[in-house]
Amino acid sequence: MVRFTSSHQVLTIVGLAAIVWLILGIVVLFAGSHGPSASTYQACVDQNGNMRVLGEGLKGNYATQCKSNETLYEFAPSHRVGALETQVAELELLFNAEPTATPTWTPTATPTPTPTPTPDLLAAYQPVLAVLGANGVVLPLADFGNGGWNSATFTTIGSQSLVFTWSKAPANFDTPPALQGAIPVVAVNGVNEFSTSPDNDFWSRGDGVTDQPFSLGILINVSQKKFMAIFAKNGVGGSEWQFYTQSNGLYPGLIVRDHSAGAWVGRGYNGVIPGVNEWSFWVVTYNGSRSASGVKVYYNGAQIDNMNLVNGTYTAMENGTAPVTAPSQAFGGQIAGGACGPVFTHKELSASEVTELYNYCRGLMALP
Ligand SMILES: [Ca+2]
Ligand SMILES: [Ca+2]
Repeated sequence: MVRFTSSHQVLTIVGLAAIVWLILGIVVLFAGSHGPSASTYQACVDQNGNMRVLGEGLKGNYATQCKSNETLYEFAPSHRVGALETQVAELELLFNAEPTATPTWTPTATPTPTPTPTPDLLAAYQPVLAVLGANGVVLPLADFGNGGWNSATFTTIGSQSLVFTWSKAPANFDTPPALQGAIPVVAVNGVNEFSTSPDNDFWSRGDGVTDQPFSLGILINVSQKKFMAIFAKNGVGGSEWQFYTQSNGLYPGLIVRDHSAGAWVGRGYNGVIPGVNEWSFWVVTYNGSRSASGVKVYYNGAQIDNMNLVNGTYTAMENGTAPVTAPSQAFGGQIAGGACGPVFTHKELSASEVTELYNYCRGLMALP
């Protein structure tokens, strides 16, 4: 018979029980991907409660064994019951990622080239990379196979392997990462939580004389209406492009900037950023025409821009040295990661391609 000699001890037991239930829930959640034929599910848990599932779906650097600071847990498939059933089904959508699993999505192309590094959940990224084309990348925020929640860096997936560095590991943010449907989402406080990557020619689409097309996309849940860059290459070294809102969340849009002339052109939405405190999918495109009319802004799959954002006499973007940030330091709210993380590509996405991306991630994130 167990006896408790102090209230502290009782609290400790209760706390351990809660942690075990939490771990059990998470393990069952992820283990569903292994399919009903698995006899047991295995996971490694460290002293801080961080967990890695062993197996093909979510393997880390130590896919077949636990590290010295981890304990092996095993659970029977019969634990997959109750309210977890729906979430497990959503995760299976991700892990299996058959095109037929999301009826609203229709593939249009084979992804080329093969993404490097090959992500653990490559199948989930393929539909996105197929739309982005040969010169596109996904920023796989908080992907378990690419740094996860406990790493301060992640690497783009697609035509480039570019390293981003978080201000600190997302697990240590004011609000830790979570799952929305099958997709990891990172919460940032709008003050000192952000990620940045050094200057690279991949991000520059102007040479001071002429511009080339590009598009970017990002899935966000805005919690703070203020002046904020959201996804940008700007600042010291020469501003080139920025998806941003002005004061109080006004005029969300994209501008491309001629830094030497202090000039810009772009398009925005004439009002406060919609989609506050709810998930919203933004894509901005630029056809390289060096005029405001070359920019389009899409909100949840529909073109929304209805105002020009113009200043000075614009010639073209300059290839400067400023870093890329996504999410930028001033952005406050949540941002989707994994296969639905921010995207950047060297082409002007069409309206139907924007809709494809929107529908695909809406399914993975179980959004209405
Ligand atoms: Ca110039
Ligand atoms: Ca540069």
